[in-house]
Amino acid sequence: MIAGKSNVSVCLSPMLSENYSLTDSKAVIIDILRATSCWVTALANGAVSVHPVSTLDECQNFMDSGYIGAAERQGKQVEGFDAGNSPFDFPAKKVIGKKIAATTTNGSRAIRGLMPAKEVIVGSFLNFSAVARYLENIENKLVLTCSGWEGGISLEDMIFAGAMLERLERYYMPSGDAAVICLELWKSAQPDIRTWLRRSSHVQRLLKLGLEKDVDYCFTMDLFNIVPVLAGDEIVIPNK
Ligand code: 3SL
Repeated sequence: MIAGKSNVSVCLSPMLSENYSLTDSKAVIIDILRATSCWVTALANGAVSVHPVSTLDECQNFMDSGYIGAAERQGKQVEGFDAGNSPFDFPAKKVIGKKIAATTTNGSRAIRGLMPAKEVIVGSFLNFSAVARYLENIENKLVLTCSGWEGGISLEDMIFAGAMLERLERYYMPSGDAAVICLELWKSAQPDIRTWLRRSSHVQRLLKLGLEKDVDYCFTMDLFNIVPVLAGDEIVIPNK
C-alpha cells in the first residue's frame, strides 16, 4: 500500500464476502439492477428509511405494521405487496414520509451480510458522484461489494466498481485481482457503457420482462446528491 492511501478492494459476489475483513473496513453495497438504484430513488423522493429484509414473511410483517412492503422475486413484483423493485414503484407521492421494507432476490440479502462493516454506504449510478465525494480522504479500508445474481457475478455491478475505483484513484490503492478486472472492464466498456452493458445477463433478463425503462434509468449518472447509509437495520440519509 502506498503511504497516505487506503486500500480499496472489490468483492464480486456475496458468496466471496468471507474473504474480506469487514470489521475494519467501510463497504459500499452495489446492486445497480435494481435494488440499490431503487433504494436511492425512494430516499431521494422523500422516504424516511428503507429496511432491507431477506424473506417475504419478514416483509409482510413490516407491511402489517404500516411500512410500504416492496417485494421482488425473479425480477417481478410479488403478489400482495405494495411495490416491487422498480425505481418507478417509489414516486414521491407514494413514499414521502413513509418507511419501506424491501426484499429482493439478491440486494437485500447482500446488504445484510455487510452489517459487520464500520459503515455501509449505498451506491448506484444515480448517486455516483455524491458517494465518490463522500469516500474521498476516509482513512478506512474500503470494500466495494457487488450483489451479483444468485451467488454469481453481474457485469453492471462490476462496471460501477471499476468506475468508482478510477474516480477514487487519488485517494485509494486498488487491492486484489477483482479490482484489476473491474478497472479493465470499465475501460473496455468505453465510450458507450449502455450499449456495452446490453451483454449483461441481468440486463437481458429485465429486457425480456419489458423493463427497458428501468434499465435506462438505472444507468443514469448523478440524478441525486445523496449518500444513504445503513443505520442499525435501516438505510437512511444521515442528518435529514
Ligand atoms: O436481486 C435483486 O436484488 C434485484 O435488484 C433484482 S431485480 O432487478 O429486481 O430483478
